[in-house]
Amino acid sequence: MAFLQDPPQLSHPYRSDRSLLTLLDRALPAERRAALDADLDALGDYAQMAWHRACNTTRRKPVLTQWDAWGRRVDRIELTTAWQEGPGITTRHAVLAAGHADSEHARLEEFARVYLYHLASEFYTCPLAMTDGAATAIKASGNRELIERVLPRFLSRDASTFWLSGQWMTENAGGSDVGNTETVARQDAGGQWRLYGRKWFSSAVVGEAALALARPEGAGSGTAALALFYVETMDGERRKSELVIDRLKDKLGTQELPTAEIHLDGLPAWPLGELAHGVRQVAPMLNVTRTWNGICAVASMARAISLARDFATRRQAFGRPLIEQPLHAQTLADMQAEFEGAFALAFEVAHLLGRVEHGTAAPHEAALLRLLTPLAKLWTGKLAVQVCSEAIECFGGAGYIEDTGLPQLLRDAQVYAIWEGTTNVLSLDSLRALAGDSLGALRTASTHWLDGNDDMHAASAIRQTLDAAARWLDQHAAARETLESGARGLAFTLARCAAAALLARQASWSSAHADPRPAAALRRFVRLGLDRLIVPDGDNTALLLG
Ligand code: MFK
Repeated sequence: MAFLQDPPQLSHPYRSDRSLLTLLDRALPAERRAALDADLDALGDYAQMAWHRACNTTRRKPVLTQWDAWGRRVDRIELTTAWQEGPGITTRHAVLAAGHADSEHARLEEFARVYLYHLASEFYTCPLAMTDGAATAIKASGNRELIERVLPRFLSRDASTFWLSGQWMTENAGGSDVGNTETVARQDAGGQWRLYGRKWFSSAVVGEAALALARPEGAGSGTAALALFYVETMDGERRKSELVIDRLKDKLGTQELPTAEIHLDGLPAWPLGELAHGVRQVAPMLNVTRTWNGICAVASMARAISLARDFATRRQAFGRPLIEQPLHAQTLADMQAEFEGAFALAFEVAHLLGRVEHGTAAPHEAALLRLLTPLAKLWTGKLAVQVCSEAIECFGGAGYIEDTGLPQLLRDAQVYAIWEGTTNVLSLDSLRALAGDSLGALRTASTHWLDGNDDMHAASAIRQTLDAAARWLDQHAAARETLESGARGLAFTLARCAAAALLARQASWSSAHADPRPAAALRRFVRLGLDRLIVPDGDNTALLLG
């Protein structure tokens, strides 16, 4: 009998995830922790089933049918099975509703669900993120009529009343530079606002609503003159004729997600608030979707590492299982330590968001959240690509073969660094946040997180690196070009310091509960280095680009 290699088996994504279990045990009061268990267990079951299903069926993509047999424009999108199951799973397990519950732990409990559901959902989490963001931005707008109309839909626990919302910002001219938005808002004779223009990346076009940026006719140029509008897409069972789907994108990854190019040809729209400062009004949505991005990036890393670790116990090479090969074990442990740092930071942003929204955060924590949100998004987005790439390499040639299901992990991971602002756009956003006293807030928080930890080497590395980052910022604050050129290095450094201090907090708690693993993750993470500051050298850059 010829040799046949066992494929990797996916262990239960909830019950076997020690990072998630220890986080929830530490952070939640016992009765809330117990109440959460059934939903997380069920989402873990669903994730395991979805992985088996994906490995045993031919992959499908959504299909757009623009015209029916009689020449009528229909713009119908046929969705994959996981997408068809999305509204049922989301509402049954209160994925969105949980995040808006009346508790400081609401967001942590929401994002634990998101983390488990994400990969099984085939990125149905993308429109869920936007629906969550839209609910948050609409709440922040204080627009009572809209709040009463849409929140019961967006946060519904019943699939038959559930609505998805999109976020229509990106255009041809205004990609990251949203100030170049060309979509125009015009009032008709009856005073109804209507939108005219083309949106270039519409990820939730199957939704029932969207928030869209547009320039009221006659308003000036630039970001401040944009307004934020709410739109609905359906007329009963039919899509509104003023919303035309031009085509679906052919993408590197996230291929189950129907990302569309659309035209708005007089689509009725309602302003959320004042007819200006639309980016300011959409910012709560951006910060929520960036939190989703971070959690989903760590979910991809968790999946990649779980499969690679399992495979290392099954695959024999050079006379022993891979997991007993020193260099392979070293590689896996490095991945695990980096993942645990990213996991700690992404979930701290989630928990903090809930505390700030609920009004129970300490005074410095609003500024801390403003800084950690872009830091977590940009760092986890980049790290997910690195970890998924390394994990695929752990399978040798098999990792490069489509129907193992493994290459998709890497293709999909690339999106985290692009969605909701690229690494560089987010690094510049972290400079926006640092213009306030968010660095002071991070130092205060790190001191709390390190409190009681006995790893003196880690504590001193974190403090020294934060001091170096503060000196770097002082030194370059007045020279904008230099500051921007080093913004990525600064952001990575601050993200790694925050992650290390958070690992220390978890390590203290876990050591007291006879679990030495988080302390090992801290030691290794710090050994992998915290300082990513760069020495700016504009002349050298110019020479290399000349
Ligand atoms: C499964 C994972 C889930 C994820 C779902 C992802 C779905 C994917 C679909 C997409 O990717 S949608 C496209 C996402 N596009 C972006 O994220 C845009 C990237 N560009 C930026 O982020 C720019 O920084 C931004 C357009 C937001 C602002 O650039 P500008 O034009 O230079 O604006 P400006 O003047 O600096 O800021 C305008 C106001 O917004 C200012 O406030 P004031 O009016 O009070 O002065 C800023 O302080 C405020 N602001 C900007 N970013 C903010 C913010 N406030 C709070 N938080 C922020 N992050």
